[in-house]
This record gives sequence, structure tokens and C-alpha cells, in this order.
Amino acid sequence: MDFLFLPLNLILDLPNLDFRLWTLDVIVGTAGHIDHGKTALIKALTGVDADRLPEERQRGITIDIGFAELDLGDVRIGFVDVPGHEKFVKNMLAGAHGIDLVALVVAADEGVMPQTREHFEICRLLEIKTGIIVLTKIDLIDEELLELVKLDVSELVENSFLENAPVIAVSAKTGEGIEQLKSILSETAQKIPSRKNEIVARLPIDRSFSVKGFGAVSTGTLVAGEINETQELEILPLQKKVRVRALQTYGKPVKTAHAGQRTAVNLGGIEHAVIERGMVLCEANILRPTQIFDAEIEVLKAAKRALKSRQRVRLHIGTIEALARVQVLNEKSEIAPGEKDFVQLRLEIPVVTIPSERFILRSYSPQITIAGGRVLDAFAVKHRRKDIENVRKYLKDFIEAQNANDKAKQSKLFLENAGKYGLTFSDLQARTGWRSEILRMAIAENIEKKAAIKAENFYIARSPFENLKWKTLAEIENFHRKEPLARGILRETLREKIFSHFSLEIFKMTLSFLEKEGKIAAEKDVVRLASHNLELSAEEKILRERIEKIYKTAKLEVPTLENALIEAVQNTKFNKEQARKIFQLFLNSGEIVKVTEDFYFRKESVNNLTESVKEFASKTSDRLIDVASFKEIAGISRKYAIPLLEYFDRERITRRAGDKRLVL
Ligand SMILES: Nc1nc2c(ncn2[C@@H]2O[C@H](COP(=O)(O)OP(=O)(O)O)[C@@H](O)[C@H]2O)c(=O)[nH]1
Ligand SMILES: [Mg+2]
Repeated sequence: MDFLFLPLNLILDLPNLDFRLWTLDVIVGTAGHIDHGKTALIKALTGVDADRLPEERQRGITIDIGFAELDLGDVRIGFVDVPGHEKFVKNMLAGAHGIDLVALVVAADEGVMPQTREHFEICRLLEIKTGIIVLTKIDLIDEELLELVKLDVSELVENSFLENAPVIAVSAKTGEGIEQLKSILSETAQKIPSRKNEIVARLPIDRSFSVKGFGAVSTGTLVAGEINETQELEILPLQKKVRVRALQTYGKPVKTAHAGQRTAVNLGGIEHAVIERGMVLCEANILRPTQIFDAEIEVLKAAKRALKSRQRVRLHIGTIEALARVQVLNEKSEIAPGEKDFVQLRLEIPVVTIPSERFILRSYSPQITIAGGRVLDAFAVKHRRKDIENVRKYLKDFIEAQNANDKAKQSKLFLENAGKYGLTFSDLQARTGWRSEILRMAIAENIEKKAAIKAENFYIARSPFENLKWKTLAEIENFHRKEPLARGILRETLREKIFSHFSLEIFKMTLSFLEKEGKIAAEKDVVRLASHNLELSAEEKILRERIEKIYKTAKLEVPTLENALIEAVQNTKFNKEQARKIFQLFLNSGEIVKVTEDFYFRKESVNNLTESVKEFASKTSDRLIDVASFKEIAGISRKYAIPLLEYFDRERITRRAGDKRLVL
């Protein structure tokens, strides 16, 4: 029976009796060539045969990852035993993703073999920081040979994270060295940097099965965050909500599972059959699946050829394997063996990942490990060739911010990259995986430093926002140039021109910033430059009065516009075009109304006429008026009567009824 589930039937009855808060939880993974004694070593340490599949026991080889645990008092170890056979490296990778400490196992009678190298390289590329070297089967060799193997191994790990790792020789058969190995494990575990408490809960699933009477159970290493009993979680990329019915770590029921623990979760609200290895169990409504991300990778020195754009590879991230195409983000479109560079990976299936997560790339066929790297931007867009320089700069800055653990800078880079549309809080959280408090602090720092602004739900980086402000100003300026006499551009027109794809709030925000800076004046319906002043000079005022007088005197028998302008500028230093501009202002003010292209009337005269017409109608039984009566009331000829009646129709003062008009 499964180690995590021995007491499952007791979950409901047994209180959690484990109060050892000081206990260190460590995930130890084995690595090494097939038949070098990895599984036997774990059995010697724990008594558990991690080869749990019948086929594994029958054939005596490890096919899939297996698990066991060891309680050393102040340290609790969750072992992940991996298969050594080259055919099962895929399974090895599903186990290697979450380990804190690697035990590189080398059989003393064989020395370093191909999968010793491959597994070692994988651990190095995954940036596992801590490890020990275990030389097994020492009962089969003599002292002299042991020294040779030690040399062999030290050559392999030279200049790597294992360079100064403890080396211990053991025999699973005689038990020699096993107790010493336990104390070395315990000591080494203390040196492991603790997992940062900044990321939301994420558990890449490595197994899923059903337990009679309980339903779906998923297991895996909780790589970040906490999971609590009764909590709602989400399985991605299924995007299915599930509830935690019960939890186990180290074979015991617990209320909370912590990062760095092998964890089994009994899930409600889902059939176990739909859950597969590779899916991720995570805090609900935060992370999102992605199919295209930017990353930095290192191609192995031992790779036979350069990694090229368009190449199809196998991506191993978390517990999943996904096929992907590589786009190398450099001039040559390739990365030579031994070199580090930027790539974009376009996946054939969605995965869940966050920045700085490590992954391995293997060639499509034959299946050989060729590179490893870390995720930078998990939600990238396809890059055009001409953008590559900018993208490289963005990714370089991002790595710098990541290495300095500068969260404000990282979120700022995401915002800058998102440009003028900005990102919401939840967009940013999906991109970073940070817990809400951490993200809130990072954003607050950017707002404080004026590196970003907030508009409703959106955060926009300063430079795209400045750009938006600049475009808005340019549009208003342009309007003033074309319509010098208009008060300003209609608010709605401005919005449609520049902000049609934005939320209204961003439009308002832009105007309010420009207004605060004293650049514009936003009035009720129109927006104008603050400098756009319609005040007339003393001389212009005289011209305006002359125009006004012409229309006042003419009453309803107005001259054509042309003639009015000519008359207005007679014996002045103004020309007709200047008069036309002043006239336009007059028109804008509403004191004059346009009836035809040629005929304009004072509003007051038109209003008086309207009153007279209404009075006439009130005295009739049918409220009808004909052209003749209209001419008489207004005291005007047909030349004015017809355009004015048509104007009244347009203004809904009258409505045509045969050759008469109904007064409304
Ligand atoms: N003599 C001897 N045999 C061992 C020792 N450890 C493992 N073996 C044997 O080596 C074979 C492979 O061991 P196993 O643990 O399955 O190797 P793995 O493929 O690395 O997991 C088995 O037949 C084991 O019994 C050891 O310390 N001494
Ligand atoms: Mg094995």
C-alpha cells in the first residue's frame, strides 16, 4: 500500500498529533545510472521498497518514480526514487523537479556511467543547490578501486554544485555506512536554503488514483505555499475547481501541508480519472495556463549540435512533458553547445508555470537531454525579428531584477511590456505567482515612485502612459489647428480617436493628469488646450460688434453671409477672412443660427418669429399655417419665408401638411 495512505482510513478519527514545529522537511531525490543501487539504498535507509509497480518488482528495475520517507528527528525526509534507465528519463524528470537535495548514486564497481552524467547534468540545469555523493556496493570492491571511483566522480562534478559535496561509501547489502549516511543527510539538510514564502500554493501532480470510500487522491511535492483542509483549489490546465477533503504529509493526516512536503490531497468535486500527471493543483483563480513563454537556457556542452530555431523539443517542467518549438532570440537563430541564451518556447499543450521555474529540454528524437533553463516571461507574445534587440534587453533586465529579488522592478517590467493597455492585478498575479500581499507591495512601490499609474482596475507603466498623454495632446492640438475658432474637441470624438480600445477610466485618467499638469482644460462636453484662448482683442471686439449690428438691423431680411462680411470690414483694416473667423465665434456662441449656407439669423429674431407663429396657430381651429400667412406675419418675402419654414420643419417647430404647415 502507498506510504502516504497507510492511515487514510483513520483520517476522520485521528487528531494530528505531530506538533514538532521545528522539524525540517526536505525532499531528497536519487539520481544515477540503472542498477547502481538507488532503490536498494532507499530500502536500506527506510525499509520501504520504492519500486511499487508489480512490473518493477518482477523485472527488478525502477520504471516510474517511487516514494519513501525517513524521520530523523529534527529532519524529515521525503525520498523520491527515480528510474535510472535511459528510456525512463521522462519519469526521472517528473520526480526531479521539486527536490531540495540530490543523492547522486554511483556503484563503486562500475563508476560513472551515461545516466550518471545525464542525471547529474539534469540536476545542475535544474539548479538544485545541494547534494551528496553516495558510492554504493562497496562490499563488492577493494579499497584501491574505491579510490579510483572517487577520482572518477570528482572529475565529473568538478566546478559544479557538487564539487564540495560530502562523499560517502555504503553497502545496502551489509549495511555498512548507512548510519553515517543518515547523519550526513541530516547535516546537509540544515544547509538547504529555506523555500521562500512568496509564491501561491502550487503542487505539480505526479500521481492520481482513487481510494475506495474517499474518491480522488492526487500526490506530489508541494513546491510553494500552503494547502489547507477544506480549501478550494483549482486543477490547471483543466480549470476545474476542487475542494480539499483531507490532506496527508508523511503518511499522517494534517490540517495544513507546507511547501517542501510530499503531499497527498483527497479531492472532492472531481473524478480521479480526469486528473493526470503533469497537471497542477493550485490556489484557485490565480494562475493561468500558458502555451508560449520566454526563457533563458543553457545548451549542454555535451550536446551534439547547436539548438536552432524551429527545432521541436520535449519540454519537461514540473511533472509534465510538453512538445514545443524553439525560437532562438538572437541574430544567428541558434545556440551553440555550452552557451547560454534567450529562447521562446511555443508549446503544443498548455502548462502552468511562473518566472524562475526551472525546466529541461530534450531532443525530440533520439530523446537526449540537450538543455535546461528558467522561465522568465510566462505569457510572452510572438516576437518579430526586428523586435529581438528590445526583447533581449527586457529579458536581461528581468533576470537582473530576479537575481536581486527586486519585485517592484519585475512588476514594472511586466507593466512596461504590456504597454498602453496595462495589466490588472490578477493579470500581474498570474504572471508572477506572488501572493497578494507581496504583489500589492511591489505595485505600491511603483505607484509611489511614479513608475506606474492606476486607472480603475488597470495598472499602466509610466512610459506608455506618457505616450498616451502625448498622443492625446497632439490630437487636441491638431483639432485646434483645423478648427481655430471651435472651443475645443468634443470629448466623445477624442475618446473614439485615441481610446476606443481602452476602458473609459483610462481615458478619464489621461485627461485628469493632463489637466493637473495645466496642459488642457476639460470642460463638460469639450476638451481644449489650456493655451487655446478665445478672448478677442479690442479691435476684434469692434469687428464683432459691427457684424452683430448688421444682423440686428436686418432683422429677418438678412444679407447673404458674403455680403454681411464685406459690409462689416468696409473702412477697417480687417479682411473678409478675418471677419469670417469672428463670425464663426459669433455662431459658436449660439447667438446666430444657420438657416442655409447663405442665410444666418439672430437667434432672438427667430425666437420672436416662432412666438408669432405659435400665437397665430393658437387662434386657428386646425393649427395650420400656409406660406402666405407666414410671409405676412413675418413681414418677409418668399426668398426668406421658404428657407425659414424649412428650418422650422427641421427644428420641429412645424411639420409639413400638404402645402400648409402644422404648428407643433
Ligand atoms: N552487493 C550489493 N548489491 C547491491 C547493493 N545495492 C544494490 N545492489 C543490487 O544491485 C541491483 C540493482 O539495485 P537497484 O537498487 O534496483 O538499482 P537501481 O536501478 O539504481 O535502483 C540489485 O540486484 C540490488 O540487489 C549493494 O550495496 N551491494
Ligand atoms: Mg531503482
